[in-house]
Amino acid sequence: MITFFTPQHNLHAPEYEFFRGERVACFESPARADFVRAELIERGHEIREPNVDSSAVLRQVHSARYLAFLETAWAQWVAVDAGNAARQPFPSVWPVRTLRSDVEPQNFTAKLGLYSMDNGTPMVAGTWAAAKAGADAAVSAAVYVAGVAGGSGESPIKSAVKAAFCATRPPGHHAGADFMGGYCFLNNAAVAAQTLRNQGFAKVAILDVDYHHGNGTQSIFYDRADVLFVSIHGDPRTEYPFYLGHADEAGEGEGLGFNLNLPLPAGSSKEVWFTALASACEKVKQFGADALVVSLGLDTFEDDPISTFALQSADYLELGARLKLLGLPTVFILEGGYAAKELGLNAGNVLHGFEE
Ligand code: OKP
Ligand code: ZN
Repeated sequence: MITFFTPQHNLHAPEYEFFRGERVACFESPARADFVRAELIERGHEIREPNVDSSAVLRQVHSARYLAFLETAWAQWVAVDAGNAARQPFPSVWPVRTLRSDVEPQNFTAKLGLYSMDNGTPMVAGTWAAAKAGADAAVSAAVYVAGVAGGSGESPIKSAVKAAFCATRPPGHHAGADFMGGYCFLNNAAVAAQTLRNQGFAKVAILDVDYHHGNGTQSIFYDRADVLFVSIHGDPRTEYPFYLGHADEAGEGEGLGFNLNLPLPAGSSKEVWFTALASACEKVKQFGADALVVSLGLDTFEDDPISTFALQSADYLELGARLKLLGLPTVFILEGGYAAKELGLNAGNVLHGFEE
């Protein structure tokens, strides 16, 4: 399978985040994507760099003021104090209920809080460049898949090749239209789905199999009937992102019925997980999707350091095989997965199961 990868991901390499009040090394590290790249090359996959600019699609998915902030955030941070060049910014104040989010403050930390859902998403000088290159990879993968599979508005060129993998980091599924969070800045899966819509696929399904609920992706498409969002994840009553991902979130307005959450108790077995996957695939079929985006988090792995599901490396072959049965043009987008050394094996197994 063609893999889209950008070396620019290395530009996003924050040193630390906070865990139980202590500074700890970032779980979301450059090594993750490098392990995936190395394994896929070893297995003979073709690696390509992004060849399409995501700027126009980003404006369809994210708000103008959020994009303007993100692009200039580092320069603003250093303008506060030249010494900040050696420091990571973290928000410490947020416009929660009763506070206004419509007026952008001038204070940098206040702006950072306005555009953040947590203080667990450290930023560095190269964050925008890395995140933008990742979004370019997501658009490139979707354009590639549309080209080989044929959107309903295009002349379809039938081909055996109708899938691509996007080995991007930082991940994207927690990023909403106007906020970052959960190590995510730009929502790569939303960008891929919107690109497939732009390419003529009338109905696009997003299946999010990351351990954590894809709150950003859900919220971006919550009132739309043209993009279905389905997610299997740790129950938000105990698991991050805590404030979204419950089973009763079904969509709103025209989007009612086009959102399905399948929260599972922390510690769920692989049998429980694959039963949920069958329900998720059934929903995608009922929807009548023309194309599929998979938010491929691999933090469902038994040895993941921040998650509690129990999938083993061989189970990812089964995941790939189940997704193949949907028979859809498919864009895989890497999300989480923090057992970095096993990330290549696990991602490679999904692709192998899909291609068999
Ligand atoms: C991102 B993705 C641990 C804090 C947890 C949130 C987890 C974000 C997961 N120190 N931070 O969905 O894999
Ligand atoms: Zn995750």
